[in-house]
Amino acid sequence: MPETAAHLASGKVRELYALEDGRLRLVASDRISAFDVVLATEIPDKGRVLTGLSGYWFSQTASIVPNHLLSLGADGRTTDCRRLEMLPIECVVRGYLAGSGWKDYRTSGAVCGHRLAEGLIESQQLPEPIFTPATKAASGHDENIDRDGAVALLGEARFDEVEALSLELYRFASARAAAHGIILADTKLEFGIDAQGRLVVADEIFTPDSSRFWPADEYAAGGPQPSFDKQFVRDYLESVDWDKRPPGPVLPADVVEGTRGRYIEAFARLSGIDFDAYLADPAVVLG
Ligand code: Q0Z
Repeated sequence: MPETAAHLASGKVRELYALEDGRLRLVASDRISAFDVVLATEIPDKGRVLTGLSGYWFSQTASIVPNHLLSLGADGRTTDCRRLEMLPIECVVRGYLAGSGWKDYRTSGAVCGHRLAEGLIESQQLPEPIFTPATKAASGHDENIDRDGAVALLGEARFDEVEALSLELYRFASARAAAHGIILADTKLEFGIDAQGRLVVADEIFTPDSSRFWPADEYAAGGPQPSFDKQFVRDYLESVDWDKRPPGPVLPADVVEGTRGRYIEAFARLSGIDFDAYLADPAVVLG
């Protein structure tokens, strides 16, 4: 008898269900968003790639911090996990100056209270990674906050703990990615507290939907970088007459196939695991 899964929440590209016994089920679809809009066309296997990558990284980082993962489904897109009390902040780590980090630096010379040297350029590597938390905005976009803002939400001891763990996780994954030609420019981590009061890393980890992946061989600071996974989609969307309001345009087959190939390539390069071996047995990523 398959157990009942009650639908709890929809993300842009994932669904969340409640299971029995304090467990949750995350299901990653093949939907893709670009310019904040979910597109009309899916990328086959994208949800499996992201689920497999998260499973791989949870397994690889389990000695740094416990994680929420219980099991991966045979479909390759389902993660059963422990239900936690989620912390009310996004734990962002930036090794490079991009996105809202670059925007805030241009405006103020600082990112989340980290005052940076003058004269930095877009996409430049920072002298060391910085922890740049954000609030979880219910509607739309997260707001960057400084240490005091995060301490007000978490308390000082918990803040210090998630900052140190986030930086350690980022250093681990960015070194691994760099060794395989992928720059992990920044990443968003989510933590929760389990029934015993322990800090646990949750949600998704070091996927291209939670991080900026850049191809290292095309890296050139001084402007925006191509996205490892979504660049064909962005280039196509910029080439057609679309006002970036929903619904997004249908994608041509060559853009879909090229993008699928990039996701599968990222999976194989980062994990060292053949994607077909993952499809045959998703637990292969758990070592
Ligand atoms: C994750 C989200 C998704 C919509 C809540 N282990 C956990 N314990 C408690 N809550 C969560 C988790 Cl992962 C949790 N989200 C994000 C995911 C669809 C929203 F698939 N929200």
